[in-house]
Amino acid sequence: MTDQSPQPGEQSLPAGSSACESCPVHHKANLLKLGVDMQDWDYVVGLAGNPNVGKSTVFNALTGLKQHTGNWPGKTVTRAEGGFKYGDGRYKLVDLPGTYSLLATSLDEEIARDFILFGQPDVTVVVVDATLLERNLNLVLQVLEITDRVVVCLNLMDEAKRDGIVVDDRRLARDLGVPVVPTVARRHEGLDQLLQAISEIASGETKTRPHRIQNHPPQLKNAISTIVEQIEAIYPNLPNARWVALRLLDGDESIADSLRKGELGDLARGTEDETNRDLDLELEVV
Ligand SMILES: Nc1nc2c(ncn2[C@@H]2O[C@H](COP(=O)(O)OP(=O)(O)OP(=O)(O)O)[C@@H](O)[C@H]2O)c(=O)[nH]1
Ligand SMILES: [Mg+2]
Repeated sequence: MTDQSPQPGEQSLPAGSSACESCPVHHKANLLKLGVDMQDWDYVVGLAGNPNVGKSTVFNALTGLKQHTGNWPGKTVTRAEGGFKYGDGRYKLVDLPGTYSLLATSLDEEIARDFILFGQPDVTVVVVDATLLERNLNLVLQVLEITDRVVVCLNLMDEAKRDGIVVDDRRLARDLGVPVVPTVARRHEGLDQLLQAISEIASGETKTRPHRIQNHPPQLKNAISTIVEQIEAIYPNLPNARWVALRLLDGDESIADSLRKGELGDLARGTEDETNRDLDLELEVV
């Protein structure tokens, strides 16, 4: 560890820093609705990944003993939250449920999706298993469709080496358009570089160029923009309306349901009114 590295769990920090107030993607009210209180923190970092890839190992290494668990609001799914300091920044780290995708076919996927989509974390770290890249990259590509503030933590590099698997992390970073940091989380290897990458994305120092599907056929492009217009007319502040439109076109019942019930609108309104947590919207979705 270098001098800049946090001590495990260090978070005895002066209150009142305003770094997050100038951050364009920081949506405190939305985060509060998702159960994440950002008072006294500059940045929020989500930790995503397939099951059993070392997320909790990374989480524990970065936050030490300063962590607590609770449930996601209104859900029986456990959430671990912790914090660390790096440089001048105070980072809140949220361990998301392990998921193979964000298509919300399970409660875990819905929670991870909503956090990334509506919580708009300053950084989403996607932990991947270097021995099972093909399977793990599915989630990475889905996250990249939603946000460009991503760091890939290429974990289990020791296992890959043992299995004779060589991963060209620089090439992967180039192809994905976001930083890729090789780690052996169990031995705390690569975590300094991971922290550095997280801080550079959080501060905006590193600009990413996320790999996204560009060549949609014209009909699909038209359909997307028509739906985006309609969504934005009803929910002007909804983050990532384009992603929501794509999911609707894909027949995603859970997103359609959220729109009908106004849950998406609830999150959209939060960006206007940071103090009202219990908005009761009566919206007609056409
Ligand atoms: N060899 C090796 N084992 C690791 C590494 N990182 C984590 N592990 C081990 O992998 C297993 C799973 O790690 P966890 O941190 O629990 O994984 P997780 O992603 O939180 O798992 P879920 O919460 O169940 O999705 C544990 O036995 C860890 O000790 C690593 O870099 N190398
Ligand atoms: Mg875990």
